[in-house]
Amino acid sequence: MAKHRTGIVGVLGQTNVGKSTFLNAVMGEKLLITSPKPQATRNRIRCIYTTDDEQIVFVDTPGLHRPHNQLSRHILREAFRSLRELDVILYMVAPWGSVSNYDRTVLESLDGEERPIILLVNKIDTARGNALEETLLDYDRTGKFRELIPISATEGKNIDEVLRTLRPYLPNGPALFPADLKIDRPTEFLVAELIREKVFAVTFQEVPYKTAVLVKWMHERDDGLVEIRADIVVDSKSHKGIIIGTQGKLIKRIGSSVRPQIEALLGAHIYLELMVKIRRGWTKDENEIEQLSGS
Ligand SMILES: Nc1nc2c(ncn2[C@@H]2O[C@H](COP(=O)(O)OP(=O)(O)OP(=O)(O)O)[C@@H](O)[C@H]2O)c(=O)[nH]1
Ligand SMILES: [Mg+2]
Repeated sequence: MAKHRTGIVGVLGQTNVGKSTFLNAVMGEKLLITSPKPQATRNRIRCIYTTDDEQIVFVDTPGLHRPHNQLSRHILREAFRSLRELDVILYMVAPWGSVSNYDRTVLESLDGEERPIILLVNKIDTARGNALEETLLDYDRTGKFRELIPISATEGKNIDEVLRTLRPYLPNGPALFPADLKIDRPTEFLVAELIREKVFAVTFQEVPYKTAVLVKWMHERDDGLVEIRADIVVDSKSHKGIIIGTQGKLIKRIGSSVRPQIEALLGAHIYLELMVKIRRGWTKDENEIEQLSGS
């Protein structure tokens, strides 16, 4: 019988390339939030993929970007901090035709890296003309990658190929997590993330980037209904007004659109109470950031 393999595999890459979407495809269910807007992911999150003979601990990371404020510096530190524990790095890009300047800098910082780095070119469904071939060729020329795999996370294309390719790179070893554990975060975190995803979807400009969500409490009533109280934390009065919306319309929309997703996650009916709280300047204060977006 083949030896059991276990490895920690990080997914890194610029913001918005589809890292979280890819991991949801690998896991076969929506565990991570995604967004057409950049910088959706703020934490390192482990998703655990277990079969009879292997366990792959995938680490989703916040997208790499040029930092523009304290929160964004914190998020970037989170991404790079995740590097240490990895056995294999999946570096994700999109078929933009050539190595982006940003990727060139990141890849140079990985000079001398001995761990295998595998390139995933995601969003191949959007590639026009020779863009995919040119992307593969140009990234290959950097000499940093052991393998290059084109994929489409939204269309589920080549996801199996990634899993097959990873296998020989995983060290032998016993499982690190119980077979039925899929994510290393408590339910409260997942609920807060689903709410934050909706805030991301319905707000614009700086609002999504200065909003955090905290689940204050959750408890199951005798009749099985789960009561949840969550705070949407903003950093100014005007943002509070925006999120509540005229006659409370926007916050109602956030609540009604997220409810079915939370119910699916918990397998129970819920009563959701959302409050908007102001913590002025929280995105500029390390302690507040740690509390509201900490790892
Ligand atoms: N067309 C297409 N869109 C995709 C694909 N994969 C992801 N997307 C979209 O790209 C956007 C960003 O996806 P995310 O998974 O949030 O990207 P991310 O890399 O996790 O972003 P950050 O967390 O900000 O770093 C979303 O709108 C996805 O639906 C793909 O294969 N094809
Ligand atoms: Mg993400």
